[in-house]
Amino acid sequence: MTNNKKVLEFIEQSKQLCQPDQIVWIDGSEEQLEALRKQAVEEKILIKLNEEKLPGCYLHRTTVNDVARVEGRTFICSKCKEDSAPINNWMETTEAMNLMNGLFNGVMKGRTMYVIPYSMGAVGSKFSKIGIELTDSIYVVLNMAIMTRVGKAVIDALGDGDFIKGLHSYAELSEEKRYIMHFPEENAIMSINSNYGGNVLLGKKCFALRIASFLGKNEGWMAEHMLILGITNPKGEKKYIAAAFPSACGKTNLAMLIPPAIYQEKGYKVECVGDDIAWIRVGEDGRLWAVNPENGFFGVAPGTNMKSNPNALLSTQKNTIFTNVVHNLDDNTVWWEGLDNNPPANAIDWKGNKWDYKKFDKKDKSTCGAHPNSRFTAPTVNCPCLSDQFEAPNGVPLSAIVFGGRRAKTAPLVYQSKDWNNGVFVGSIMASETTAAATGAVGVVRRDPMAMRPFVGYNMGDYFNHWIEMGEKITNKPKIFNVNWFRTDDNGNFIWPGFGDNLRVLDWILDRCEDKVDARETAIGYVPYAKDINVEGLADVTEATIEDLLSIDKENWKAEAEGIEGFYKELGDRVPAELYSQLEALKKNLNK
Ligand code: TSX
Ligand code: MN
Repeated sequence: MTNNKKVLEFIEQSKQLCQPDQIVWIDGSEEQLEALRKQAVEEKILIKLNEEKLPGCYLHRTTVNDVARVEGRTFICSKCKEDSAPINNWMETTEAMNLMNGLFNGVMKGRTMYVIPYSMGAVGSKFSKIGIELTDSIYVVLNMAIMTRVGKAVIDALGDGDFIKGLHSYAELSEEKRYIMHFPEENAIMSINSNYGGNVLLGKKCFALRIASFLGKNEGWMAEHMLILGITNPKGEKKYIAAAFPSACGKTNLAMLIPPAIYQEKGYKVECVGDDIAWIRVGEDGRLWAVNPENGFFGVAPGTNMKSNPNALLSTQKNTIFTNVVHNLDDNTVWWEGLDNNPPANAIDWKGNKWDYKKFDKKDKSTCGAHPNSRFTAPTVNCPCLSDQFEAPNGVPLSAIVFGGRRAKTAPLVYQSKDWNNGVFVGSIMASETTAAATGAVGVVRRDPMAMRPFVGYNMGDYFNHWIEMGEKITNKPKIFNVNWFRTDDNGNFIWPGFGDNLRVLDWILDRCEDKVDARETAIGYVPYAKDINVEGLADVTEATIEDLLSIDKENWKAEAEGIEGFYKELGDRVPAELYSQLEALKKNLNK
C-alpha cells in the first residue's frame, strides 16, 4: 500500500506489541467493505436490517457497560502536568505509554489488525489532516468508513508525510482497564477496552478535537466543537454561521433546521455543512473560514423524528449503522423513544432482551427500549439539506459565531458580545443546566466553555489565550453571539418555540452582522429590540413574550458572575488577565 517509512514502522511496532494473527489494509473499496459487513453479520457483530425499507443498514449492540464516552478514563498526556490539567485528566507521557504498552501486549492474538488510513477533511485539501487507526474491531472499521474518508486515496495523498497514530483494541471490554489516552506532543492516540463510538472512532473527538485543538494552537488555527450552517436569504445571498452548544441542546437539530413556513415562502433556505466539528482558519481575506472535517453524522437517535429533525431522520434511511436502538422483529427495522407513537409490539431492546413497550415508564430510564445515548452513523451525503459547499477545500466564510446553553432564567434568547474579546468571555462562561436525562440532578449548572470542556487537548487557560490571540489575526472578524432556546416561565414551561423558529433569531444575528438592525446595549452585551425579532406566523408569541425572553435579571447575573469567578479560579493561573478584566467589567455594569 505504501512506502512511507513512518507508516510501516508504526504498523510493525504495533504488530510486535499486539501480536495479531494477520494484518488487513482497508483500501476503501466497496467490495472490501461489503465483505467486512458480511463477516460482521456472520460473527453477530451486526444485524442486517430490512433491505427494502432500510437498504444498506445494520444494527449493532454494544456491551451494557460500554455505552458512552468515559471522561473519567480519558487522559491528555504530556510531559508537564500544567500543559493538560486541571480540567483534563493528566498522566505523564512515559508513565502512560508504559501503562498502555502493558495493556496492549499480545491483545490481538487470534484477531485481525485492520489498518485504516483516514483523512479528516476532503482528501488532498491542504487543510485536511491524515490519521492511521489500527484496530481489531470491524465495527470501528465500518463506522470509520462512514465518518471519515478512508482507504487508498488517503495513503496516496499522504505520500511520505506525517500522520496521527491511532491504536485501538476492544481487548476484553473491561471497564476497569478502559483508557482513552491522548499524546498531543507525540501525535498519538491509544484507546483500549471500549468499542463505543466516541472512545474508539479515533478520527472524531480524539483527533479532530483533542489532538487538532493542540495542533491548532501551535499552528495558528482552531478546532472547535461547532456545527456549521448556511443561510440563503431571498436575494440569494449566502451567509454561514458556526455554533457551539453543550450536549442536549439540539446541535444536530439546529445544523439541519427547516425554516418556518413564512420564511420558506419568502425564499429562505438553510443548509448543513456540519453538525459537530469545525476546523477554522484565517483566510487571505482576513475572514474566518470553516470546514467540517467529518464525512458522516454520529447522532443521538432518541428524540429524532419527522418533526424535530426530518433531515437527520431521512439521513438514516440507507447505508447507516444503528447502535443500541430497538430492533423491530416484525419488519426487521429499528425504533427508538421519540421516533413516533407506535412502539413495536414484537421487539428486542438495546440490551438484546425481549422488550415490552407497555412497561415503558418515562421516569425510569431502565424501561427504555433504546439506550438514551443510542446512535446512528449516517453518511453526510444522505442529508437532504447538505450544503454544496460541504467539500469546498477552503471551507465557508463565517459571518457569525454563536454560543449557547440550556438556561432557565439567566441568558436571554439572544445577545451579541461587544467585541471579539468580550465574545471570547461569552464563550468561556458557557454553561448548561442539567436535565433529568443527564446524571440525575436537575438544574445544576455545568460550566462548559465553548462546549469544549471534554475536548480541549491542552490547558484550558492556554485555550482561552489562543482564542484571544486568534482575534488579533482576524482583520475581518465574525460577530460573536449567545443564544438560549430554553428559558422557562414560572410554571417551568418553555417560552420560545425553538426548532425551525430559531431561524428568526439567526435572521436577527445576520442582520446585526450587516449593521441592518439596531440593538439595546445592556450590562451583558447588545440585546434585540423586541420588535426586531420577527414573530410573523407564530400564534402564541407576541412582542410582550419576546420582551420577556430578552429581559435580564441583574440579581441573577450577579450570582452568575460569582459562579464564573469560582470557575476561573478552578482553571488555575493560566486564565488570561483579559478574561478577568472582562469579568470585572461585567460586575461593574451590573452594579450601575
Ligand atoms: O433541538 C432543540 N432545539 C434546537 C432546534 C433547532 N430542542 C430539543 C433539545 C433536546 C435535544 C429543543 N427543545 C429546542 C430547540 O430549539 N427547544 C426546546 C424546548 C421546547 C420543547 C417543546 C416545545 C417548545 C420548546 N413545544 C412543543 O412541544 C409544542
Ligand atoms: Mn459533539
